[in-house]
Order: sequence, then structure tokens, then C-alpha cells
Amino acid sequence: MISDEEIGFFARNGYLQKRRLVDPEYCRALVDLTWQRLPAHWSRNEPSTWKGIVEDTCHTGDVNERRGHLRFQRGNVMTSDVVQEAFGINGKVGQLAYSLLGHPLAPMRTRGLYVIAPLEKTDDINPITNPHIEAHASQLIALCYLEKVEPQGGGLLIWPGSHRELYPSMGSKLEHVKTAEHDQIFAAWRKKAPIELHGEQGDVVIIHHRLMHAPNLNKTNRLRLGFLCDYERKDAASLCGQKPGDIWEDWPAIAALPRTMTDSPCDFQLSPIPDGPRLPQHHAQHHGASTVRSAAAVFARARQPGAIWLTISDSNKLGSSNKLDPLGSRIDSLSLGVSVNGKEIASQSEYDFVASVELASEDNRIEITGIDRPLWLRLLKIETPFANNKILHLQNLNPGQGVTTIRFEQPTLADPKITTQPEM
Ligand SMILES: O=C(O)CCC(=O)C(=O)O
Repeated sequence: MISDEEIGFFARNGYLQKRRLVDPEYCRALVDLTWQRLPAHWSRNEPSTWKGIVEDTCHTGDVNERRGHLRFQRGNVMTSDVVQEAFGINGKVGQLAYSLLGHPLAPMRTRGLYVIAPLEKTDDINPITNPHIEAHASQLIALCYLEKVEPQGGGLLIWPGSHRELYPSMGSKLEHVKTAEHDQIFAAWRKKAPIELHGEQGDVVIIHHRLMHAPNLNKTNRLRLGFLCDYERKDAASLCGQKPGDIWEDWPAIAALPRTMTDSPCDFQLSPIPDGPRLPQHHAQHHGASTVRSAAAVFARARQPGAIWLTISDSNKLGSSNKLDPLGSRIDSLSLGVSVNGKEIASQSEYDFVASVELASEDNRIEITGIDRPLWLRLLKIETPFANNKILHLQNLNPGQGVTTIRFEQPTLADPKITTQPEM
């Protein structure tokens, strides 16, 4: 499906753009699905209507304040036959992923329909939005352009070559486990100017999971319509607990090429982002669920295997979930006092009480005061893959419970002794 030259290009630069890989009828079907989910007041041929408040899977907010970025996940896009036929592991895009990895694949993971709407005004805002690598485990991310993407029309921004320094700087082959070295390398890449990948309907941009990338602004008068999905090897879960070594250690198709094709310098020379007054990043005034989601993204990148996190929420939505995400009220409205082994601790999140805690080897005492409504407390131990995080303890806290004292005995932490004492 692809030539050795293309595989070598991917290895050196961290991406490949396959022109018109997805058939137009699949693209059109996904464009129709997107329009089913865009606001009813938006009309396909009238860009002047692409304004106002939009509800997508992540936020409800004004499209300009969101820099035009809309995501439609879950729902009908997850069950679409088109998605499986074109992007599933037996479809053309799945086969492309297989050609790069050279190892049987786990089922493709659909991320969703990603739209970038044109903005009314773009000159006073920072053109680069949130450069990142993914917070979740994956090896390849594929973005298909469902319609033509003109220059400055929302084509993906990428930093070619960044994967070669970022991959070995992480604490896990696949999970987002940060290290001090990673932070430094990432900060250095952020100072370079990215390249923009525009393209035609059906083009697939496939990137290495540690390639720094960012969604672009759209300065044209067409919507940037895209579909995003992830690929990884069948045995990806076992790679999550391993530390990275050589970048192509788990990519037999790339490791089989002569090293001159894969290890020679990147094909692009990125220039530094010019000094001068930095344009302010235009922050959307997110409300409710959207702000909580951005807090969750920060925590997703702060997980370290073995760490123990204490979370207290007034939302029971997480139930017995082992995710770190805050989902409840602002911390300042909770007025909680939390101390671990006599030392008061602060929440590291604006929403819910979320803090990483150091526990002693035995007999730990966690005291909670100020319980004014039903709360849900969890102690989570971070494990790799992060999907396997262990819930060490889950407990309801009720108003009027006074000082709730939870005692844990290490090392098992399996059977905490819980006592409740009257408030002093
Ligand atoms: O929609 C895009 O162009 C990029 C999306 C992206 O960077 C991401 O979700 O990781």
C-alpha cells in the first residue's frame, strides 16, 4: 500500500499525507453526518450563518470564542458503517496504519467528526492553538479531510521531527507519563514555527503519536471538515507499562528499513517563532462542563504510574470510574478541609477536590471537614495502562458526618478502617 520511501519519510518526519486515500462517497457520507450535528440555523452554502452558540460533544459555547473548533463524538458517528469500511483495520486507512506499524492492529478507535469553522476576525489572536501530543495511549492518529482544505483553511499544524525527541523523553512507551526532560524538550519545540498541511477531499494525514501538533485557525470561507481516529498494535496494553528505548522498537515495518532511510535528518528546517509581542491566546469563556473538561485534560497529562490521588466530588457521575477527571463543582464552593497524616492538603484542581497524596508505609489517617452536601471520595492508584488505574477506596460522605477519619494500612491499602468522629 505504501512505498519504502513513504515509510522512510514517515519515520524521519513523523507524518505522512496520503492523497485522496478515502473515496469521495465515504467523505460525502461523513460530511452529511457532520451536517446532521451542526446547529439547525447553519446553512451549508451560507457562511454568514456559521455563527453563534454551538453545542458539540465537549462544550456549549460561541463558535468564535472556541476558535472555530467543534467536535462531534459519540452518537451516530460511532455506529456508522462508512467509518468501519473506510477507517476500520480492514479499510484503506487501517491498512495504511498496518503498513507503517508492521504488526497486527487492535480495533480502530473513532475520535469523531472534527470541524474548524472560519472565524470572523483572526488578526488579534494567537494563530497556534494548544500544541500537544495526545493524552491517551495510541500509536497513530489519522485525520481525513472530508472536503478540500485550502491554505489557511484549518489544515493540521505539525512540528516535523518532534516525535524523535519526544518519544524517548516520556516515562512510558504509549501512555502520557511526563518527565522533567520531556517538559524541557516540549518547551523547546514550542518555540519553533510549525508547518501547515492543507489538502484535498479524501487526503489522510497520519501522524506518530509523539508528533507535536495543533489544530489550526480557519481564515477561509469554507468549513474545515475532518474525521479523526487512532490506531495501535494489538498488544498496546502491554507496551504502556514499558519505558521507551529506540523509537522504532515496536514498529517492525520501519525497523526493517535501512537506518539511512529512517535516521537521517528531518526533511524540514523549522524556523523559530519570531520574537516580538506575543499575541494573546484567545481564551474561550468556557462554562460548566467545558471548563471541567479542560481541567481533565491537564490531569490526563499529570499522571505518573504508582502515584496515589485523592478525589472528592459532589458529582456522582464518575460512579466507580477509575478516571482522574474532575466532574463536580468549583472547589471554592465546596469549602472542604482535607488533611493527610495531620498535614493539610490543597486541591490541585479548580473543580472537585483533586490532589496527589503521599501515603506512609502503614497507618495513614485522612481527615475531612466541612462536608455540607453528599460527596463521593475516591483514592486512586495510577497504573499502566491508565485504563487499569486501581480504585483503592470509594466512599460516600454525608453532610453532618463531622470529621470523617479514614485510616489506611499500607502496603495493601485494600481494607481501610474507616471511623467517623464528631466535629470539634
Ligand atoms: O482537528 C484538528 O485539526 C486537530 C485535532 C487535534 O489536534 C486533536 O484533537 O488531537
